[in-house]
Amino acid sequence: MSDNGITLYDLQLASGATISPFVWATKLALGHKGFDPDIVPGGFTGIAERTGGKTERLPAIVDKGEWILDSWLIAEHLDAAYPDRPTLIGDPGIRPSAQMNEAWLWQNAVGPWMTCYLVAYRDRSLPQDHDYVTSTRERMFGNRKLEDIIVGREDRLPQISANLELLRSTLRENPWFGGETPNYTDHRLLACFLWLASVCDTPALVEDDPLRDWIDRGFDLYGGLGRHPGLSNIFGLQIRDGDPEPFNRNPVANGLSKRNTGVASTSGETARITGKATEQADA
Ligand SMILES: N[C@@H](CCC(=O)N[C@@H](CS)C(=O)NCC(=O)O)C(=O)O
Repeated sequence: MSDNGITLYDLQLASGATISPFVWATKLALGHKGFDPDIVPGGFTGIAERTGGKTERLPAIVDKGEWILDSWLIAEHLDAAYPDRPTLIGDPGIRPSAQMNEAWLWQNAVGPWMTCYLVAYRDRSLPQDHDYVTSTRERMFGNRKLEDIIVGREDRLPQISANLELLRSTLRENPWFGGETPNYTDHRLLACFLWLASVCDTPALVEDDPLRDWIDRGFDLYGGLGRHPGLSNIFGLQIRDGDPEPFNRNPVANGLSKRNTGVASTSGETARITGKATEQADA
């Protein structure tokens, strides 16, 4: 038993790696707060039995006898109960913007990646979960067979990578979404990449993707939570002739991403939009 009395109900694959992005976010949140929870292992089936009927979804934690059943409620509970430990959310404006960013990431990448990795998602699950994962996920995806859903994934993966430019442009200007240090926004978004690593049986991103720096630093957090041996390398996607560029190799600073600190900071953009010079870069 850990010394802090928090128990986390995990949602695992046969390898013991966590699969759920919601549970990953909670693991990162607990790590950020300095907690090393006792883990109750298990997969998709039997959640209600494991938790004494408390929930059919995970994560759930028990903190000093109190059950908290939802990843956001857990983060809010941890900040409220342990204000002296590093803050997860802090300013109330962080929650809605993190939720919007996460919804954007699900729409543009997690959902599309699901259609590429559903077979591995099922095959990597615990043996007793295979039938349940197959039937529920086939129903979620319009009653199509998992094997049919993933067909053509090599054509879709480069475009999904290209969809992530918004993350890349933000990370060019900031080491973390939390600024100088990670916060719960980083945890929510990193959790999606940890989910990806738990199911990707072929890489989703190219080796030199600029996202790699943030992802590597994120996977190393809190004693290397994201380095579980059951996770796959998400980097190594091969780009074929005719595929879209997997990321923008020539990003141009503009008024959205660049702070105006005077003429020197905008002269390159001015030269571009007026056509007066082509070589000058913004300072
Ligand atoms: N709002 C909940 C969502 C939790 C949730 O949907 N968890 C999924 C795992 S990704 C689950 O428990 N699924 C069980 C199942 O598919 O039967 C949270 O943020 O914790």
